[in-house]
Amino acid sequence: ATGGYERAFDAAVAAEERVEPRDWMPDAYRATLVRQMAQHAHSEIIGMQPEANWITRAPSLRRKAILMAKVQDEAGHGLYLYSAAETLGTSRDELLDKLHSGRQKYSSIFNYPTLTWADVGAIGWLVDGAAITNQVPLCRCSYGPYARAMVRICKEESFHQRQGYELLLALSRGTPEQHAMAQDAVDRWWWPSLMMFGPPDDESAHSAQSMTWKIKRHSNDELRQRFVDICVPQAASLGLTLPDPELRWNEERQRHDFGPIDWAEFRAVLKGNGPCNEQRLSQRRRAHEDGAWVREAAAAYAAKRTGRAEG
Ligand code: FAQ
Repeated sequence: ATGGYERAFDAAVAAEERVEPRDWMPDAYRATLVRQMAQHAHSEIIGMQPEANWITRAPSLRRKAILMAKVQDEAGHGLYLYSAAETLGTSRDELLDKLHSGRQKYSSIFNYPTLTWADVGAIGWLVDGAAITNQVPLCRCSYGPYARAMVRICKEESFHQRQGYELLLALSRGTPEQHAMAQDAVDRWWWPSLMMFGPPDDESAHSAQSMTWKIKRHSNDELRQRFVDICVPQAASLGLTLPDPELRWNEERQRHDFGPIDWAEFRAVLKGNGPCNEQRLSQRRRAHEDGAWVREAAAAYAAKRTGRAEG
């Protein structure tokens, strides 16, 4: 019986129709979406930590207000994504439990420290820039709720990216010390940003299947290449350099060549051995425990209102 459903599903996906929560879907399609969407949601909320580190030390009221709004947007992105994942029959509690117990991942990028104010700019320019490059094609993902969540998220990420670029430009055009601080931040965030796109195509376990299912529209290496090509002219406009002596325009390919990525470092970070893995997870667990009373109060209030409505 499943064979017929599966054929109809495959045909619908091939015809670019959206899969909606009540539609039949293969178990593995559902599981892959839960995995990717959960990882994405977790990245948004863990990703609040490196920048939140600088809210109290932002150099002006204007910068503080902008940074607070950005970090708040990230909490919102996490919420849309958890809600979208719930349409697949899982719950936010279950997903958070998997994050807290280390059974689900979040992006490798958030295991690096934010050492100076310029890091806030580098995160906006490079990390949000990489996120947009990866996520714009997800607006065409075959799963409706994920694709729709991505539309709004990408608009907000574009604002975040501009924020980072403008911050770095101000530093780059500032005093020699400020310029050096901007350059140092870019030097530290460049390679980890390239790792955000995932392992090289020939080592990417899920890419082929996810592309057949039209969850992913482009391979990890293709998106990484696009990102490099976008960043090179932007770095020049910023008056900053990218820390790769092998980076150069390839006339034949009409794309930039770039040096080798340290995949051993990527694997170490994924295993939990990055500079901040422990700190990020323990802070997340503590925030969850500290928020227990809010969840209990909200549940008690909801129960009281339901009781009143029924009584
Ligand atoms: N970090 O077979 P593939 C943001 C894992 S942006 C950690 O290629 P796939 C915005 C992968 O899960 C960041 N793990 O996997 C923001 C798999 O392990 P598994 C979040 C990684 O799924 C900005 C294994 O390696 N964005 O948060 C990473 O086909 C600033 C094999 O890899 C998204 O999540 C990595 N970098 O492709 C917030 C976008 N790369 O699950 C705050 C949606 C790979 O079998 C501040 N996700 N792995 O245990 C995706 O597009 C895909 O999941 C990829 C990976 C492209 C990340």
